[in-house]
Amino acid sequence: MQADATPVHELDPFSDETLTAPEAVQDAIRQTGPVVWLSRYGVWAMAGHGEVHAALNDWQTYSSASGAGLPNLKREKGWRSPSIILEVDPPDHTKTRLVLSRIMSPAALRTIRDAFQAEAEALVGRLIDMRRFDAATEIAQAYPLRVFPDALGLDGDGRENLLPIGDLNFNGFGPQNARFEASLAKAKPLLPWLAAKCGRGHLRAGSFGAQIYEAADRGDLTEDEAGLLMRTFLLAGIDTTVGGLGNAVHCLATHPGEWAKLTEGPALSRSAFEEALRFDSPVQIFFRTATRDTEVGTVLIHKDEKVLLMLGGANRDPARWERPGVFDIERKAAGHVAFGYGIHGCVGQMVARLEGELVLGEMAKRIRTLNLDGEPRRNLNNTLRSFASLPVVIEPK
Ligand code: 4IA
Repeated sequence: MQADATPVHELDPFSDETLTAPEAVQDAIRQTGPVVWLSRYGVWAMAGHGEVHAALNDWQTYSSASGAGLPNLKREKGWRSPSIILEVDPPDHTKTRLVLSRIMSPAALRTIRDAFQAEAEALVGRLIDMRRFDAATEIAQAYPLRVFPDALGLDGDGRENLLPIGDLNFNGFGPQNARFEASLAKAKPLLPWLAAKCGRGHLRAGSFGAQIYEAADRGDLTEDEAGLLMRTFLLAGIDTTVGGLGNAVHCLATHPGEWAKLTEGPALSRSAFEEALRFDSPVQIFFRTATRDTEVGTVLIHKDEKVLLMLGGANRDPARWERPGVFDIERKAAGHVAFGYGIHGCVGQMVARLEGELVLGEMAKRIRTLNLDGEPRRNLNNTLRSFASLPVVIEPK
């Protein structure tokens, strides 16, 4: 299939070893060439910032309509019906994207800020009472599970179900390996609960969820489409921020100099969160599918072949970043692709940034020391990087 000169790797981006420490595989792929054939999976991979950015910016060539994961959704059925915003190209994408981007507008952000701030204050108050705690559960999971379903307008019941469902969702963008099967077995009994939460139900007036159904009432969406966009909110808006917050707290707990800078200037919290997204990106990879034969450097990617875009790898490309392996909260991290880029760039990124800014900012105001209190344990997932356990000990100011 490929010419002899094609760079080929047998590397496994989905092994326990790679998921625990992805940098070696990212570096190997980036150093081999702009695009490398991964023989285990029969896909191309890119890990350079220039290449990943260019692919994300060219939906005509790098399509999402065959799925944003490894399975080709035009040939095989996934564990869920395709997303009507993530796994489509224009013109289908345009309509659903417009509905969500209107709901997630800057004006909407102002309406949620006070509630998100109050929850961040309450959260840090609880942390100070505890002193020793698991930051994976008590910060990274607790905060998004509280604020985001609230913003969506859901009641409190069963929110913890969103974590195993999210684990399945992000495993589902990778190979159907044992990790995927295990998360499917865990989450399958919870899927009827998810479907119920996506319905019109009793969504709080003015909430993001209520606004989706208002779009349906106006005729901008069908009732089914409204339910599917609720699902997008629930699948895309929780685990990602759980990963982002946990990874950021881990960065700060293991870089005392950076933590000190933050406690001296809590206004750096937004920049610290941005740098953590670059340094340890929650969504590590995504796929696109070539719509035509296309040349990248000396390599010919054929129509219908899948291309693995290593977002985490692009965010540590030494050609784009000075000392990419250094966590520096004052660096200009803008330009990272942790939220993707282009027409599919994360529609909720301003909500995610708000969560990071408020939680880290409130921690920086009231906590003096933040240190690990035991070995952190990653939650290994095919595409999402987060912690299962992150024991820390703090001293208040
Ligand atoms: C969807 C990539 C991730 C944040 C994501 C997950 C699910 C969906 C969209 C994005 O179901 O639409």
